[in-house]
Amino acid sequence: MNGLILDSLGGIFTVETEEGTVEAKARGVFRNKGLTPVAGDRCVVEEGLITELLPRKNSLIRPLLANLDVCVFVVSTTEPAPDMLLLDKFIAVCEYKDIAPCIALTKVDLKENPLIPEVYRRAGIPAVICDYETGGGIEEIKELVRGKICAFTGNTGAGKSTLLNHLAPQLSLETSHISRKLGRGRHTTRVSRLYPLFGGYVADTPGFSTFDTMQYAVIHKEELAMCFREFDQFTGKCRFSDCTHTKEKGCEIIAAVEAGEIAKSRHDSYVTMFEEAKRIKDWEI
Ligand SMILES: Nc1nc2c(ncn2[C@@H]2O[C@H](COP(=O)(O)OP(=O)(O)OP(=O)(O)O)[C@@H](O)[C@H]2O)c(=O)[nH]1
Ligand SMILES: [Mg+2]
Ligand SMILES: [Zn+2]
Repeated sequence: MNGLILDSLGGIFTVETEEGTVEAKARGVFRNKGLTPVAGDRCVVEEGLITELLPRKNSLIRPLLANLDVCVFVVSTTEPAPDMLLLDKFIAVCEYKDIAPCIALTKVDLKENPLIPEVYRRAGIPAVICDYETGGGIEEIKELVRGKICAFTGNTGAGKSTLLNHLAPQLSLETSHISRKLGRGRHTTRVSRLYPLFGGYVADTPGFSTFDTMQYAVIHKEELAMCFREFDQFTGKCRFSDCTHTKEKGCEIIAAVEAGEIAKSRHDSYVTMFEEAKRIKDWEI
């Protein structure tokens, strides 16, 4: 039987098959090949055993998921405060892996943040303001995830599980009840799990903590500019053909930043990531 892995817990996988949801273990042979089945993997199950993993379209390490079409990055306006570098790093990883990035802005009842939707919509990335007092944003998020395999990711405490509960109250996901001191967030959601919804699947995932170091994917400096979609129309036009778009004269991307066509915060993130990518040694990859 073919199946889709919905979650894994202690070596037991929940697999959705045409005959319903079954529990299965993975064959030891995967471990020998360095392969671990993860939620989102398509597989073959035979009598409680996953015997084959089908090729992946893509996969992420944080959150640990495979075959994603869409990733909604949940960003709260406060507690935790938005981290645009983290957001841009994550968006770049999505672009690199051919996952459509989107942003859901939460806690707008506590604090406003018009800058984030403005910056990302200008870059061509959907940014939805979720306001549970008015119900605003919920229908837009549903449209973005319909028929897709979609992960909700972001900082711990940003409100991923809360948003999913508003999209689909029947999920009744656990959310944190106690207000937590900034930066001391404990994860409420502990495993990534796919839920069949809206003709596709949505995944609730454990959040990033503020102490996490961002090493989720290696993007070479040469490939970084193409992970910033709004740079596309300007690349190839710079004065120097080997322009890194970080500080060169005659750089069309820097000119676009100065002209207000590319957000400065996006270019700042690019420069930071470029400097980090320069330090990656070939043997680390
Ligand atoms: N006022 C307000 N509170 C919110 C909003 N969204 C989430 N919260 C609260 O923020 C806290 C954290 O929400 P969760 O949904 O548990 O956050 P999470 O992103 O799932 O966190 P982890 O599972 O730890 O990664 C809870 O107390 C929520 O009630 C919002 O839009 N407005
Ligand atoms: Mg959660
Ligand atoms: Zn340039």
